Amino acid sequence: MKPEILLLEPMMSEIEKELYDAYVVHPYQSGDDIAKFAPQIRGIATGGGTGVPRAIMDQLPALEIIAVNGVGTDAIDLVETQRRNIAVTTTAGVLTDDVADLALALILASLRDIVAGDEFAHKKLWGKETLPLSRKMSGKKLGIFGMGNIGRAVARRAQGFDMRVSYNSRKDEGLKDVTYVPSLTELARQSDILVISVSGGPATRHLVNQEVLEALGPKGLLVNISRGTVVDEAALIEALKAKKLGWAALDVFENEPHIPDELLGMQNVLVQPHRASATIETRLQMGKLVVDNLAAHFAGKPLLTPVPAK
Ligand code: 8YV
Repeated sequence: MKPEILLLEPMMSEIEKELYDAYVVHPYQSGDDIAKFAPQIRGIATGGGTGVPRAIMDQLPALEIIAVNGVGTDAIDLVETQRRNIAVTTTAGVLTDDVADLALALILASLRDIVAGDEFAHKKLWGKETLPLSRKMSGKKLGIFGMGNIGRAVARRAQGFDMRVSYNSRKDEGLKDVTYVPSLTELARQSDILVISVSGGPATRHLVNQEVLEALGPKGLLVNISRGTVVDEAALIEALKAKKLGWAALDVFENEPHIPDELLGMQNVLVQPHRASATIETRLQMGKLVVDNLAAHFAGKPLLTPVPAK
């Protein structure tokens, strides 16, 4: 008998096919009633942003494993998974490049007004009107909040653009060629651009607040490729409206998939629908890890990329 699993977020068709071949898959959409099959569910495949709502986990007495198609575990109650001895796996390592690439793309697109230039050309305004000048990227001062794998990959790329890189994280990582700044507000004050690459969750909730945003200032650019919860979104909107912050380029939001209308209506805000890891190459590798972790679990073998118990 195939084990039954819950699919909380769609995955690539190739990956879903492998899941449907190996398991009885129950695809889930918000609001679905899972009561009929809930007692049989032994595994979950989900995304980093989606995680597993506690209300769903509580309906699954036979749950053994949650395989996250992403690196973030902030949307999963890890105290509860540990208490119930539910294994959790992620796709650690696989998506670092893509997320760092998108951070650099957002910086370039924002400073160089790529979207406005594209619209201008598409609307055949070239030769008729003048586009305002954009802003230079090379040589800027870049602050990175969170110096894990993704923060480091952002730093390496930024150095290719001759940027001076500083960072704030829990501790001084003793890294070469980048400067540790013990205060986040001070880091923002010293930076032209602040990239958020810290993990989400209660420990980092709203750490990027009014004070940090205003320290970044009217010429500053905020880039978020981590979690919307790290930024106080209401304070961000206020800072942008009051021109106390220059620009924002955001891949993540506090209440996804909702993006506040105020942000959507601002010319100095560039948004993406949480797609930093959404390339064909990476999503295939991520999906393969989800498939392989589930297979290892149900074969009684060691997991490939488990989240270590705390
Ligand atoms: C993905 C993410 O978009 O890795 C994460 O934690 O949030 C992203 O890479 C997501 O996991 C797919 O839903």
